[in-house]
Amino acid sequence: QEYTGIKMEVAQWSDAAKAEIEGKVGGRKVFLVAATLRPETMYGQTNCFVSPTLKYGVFAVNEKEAFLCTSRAARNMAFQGTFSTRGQVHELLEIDGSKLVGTKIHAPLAVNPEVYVLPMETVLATKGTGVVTSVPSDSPDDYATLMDLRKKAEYYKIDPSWAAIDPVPVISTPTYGDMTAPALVKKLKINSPKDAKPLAEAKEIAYKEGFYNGTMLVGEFKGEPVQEAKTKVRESMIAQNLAIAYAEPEGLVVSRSS
Ligand code: ZZB
Repeated sequence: QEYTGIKMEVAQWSDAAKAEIEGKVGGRKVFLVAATLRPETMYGQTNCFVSPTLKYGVFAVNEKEAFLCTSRAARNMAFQGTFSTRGQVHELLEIDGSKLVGTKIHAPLAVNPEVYVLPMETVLATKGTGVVTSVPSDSPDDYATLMDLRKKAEYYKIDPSWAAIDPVPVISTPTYGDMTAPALVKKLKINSPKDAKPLAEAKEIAYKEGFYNGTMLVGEFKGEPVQEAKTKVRESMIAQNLAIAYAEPEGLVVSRSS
């Protein structure tokens, strides 16, 4: 899988994260790196998700920057030449996902450039970087999770203001309008982020509809078909150092034997 790793720079650590990070990053800028297959939706980021039960690491890229992601992702990055010494991972510290919640970060290209880190229980340890940027207008999982967090802020131990940014229209599709994900969540009667089966179906439809029939509503490529804008946004973000290319081997067996 060829992902785009979105660099979300920390603007202000949560109190819990601050205590853990203090003195350990050597003055480096720290970025949460979110793996996405939909760089063209970055205008509509409203928050970022981490797993409250996963462990993350902060890894030195060079003397100036560090990336926060799972150690599995850092190993992949090391072999892709992301860090100063190929094949080598330099971990500065380890931190629980739960402690990152409430951290304020910069979301590149987003209409709302400052967003918060929130918990998502369905983040998989085995995919991407373990950090997921949230685009509730176009991702049914993100929309369902954001609505659940708003309903049960106390249960999730979040400040309601961290989940206050509303979905932003980014892509228009003929069938679902300007907000594909909320329309699909309603149509398939999805009530919770745990409705795994209808959410998988909604995701599949949203991917196809957005890619084949979507038109950009905002940004540098406004008015262009998503099919064309997708690569352009990705390349522009990488050229501006707002993102990195991040690939993931499809399966361990294949990657070992080939
Ligand atoms: C922003 C975004 C905007 C995404 C969208 C999707 C959509 P896939 O297809 O199964 O490979 N993601 C990334 N890593 C994880 C993880 N560890 N656990 C759970 N979800 C993860 O899934 C790739 C997408 O799943 C990524 O692209 C990311 O969310 C999320 F409008 O980033 B995406 C219709 C989907 N729309």
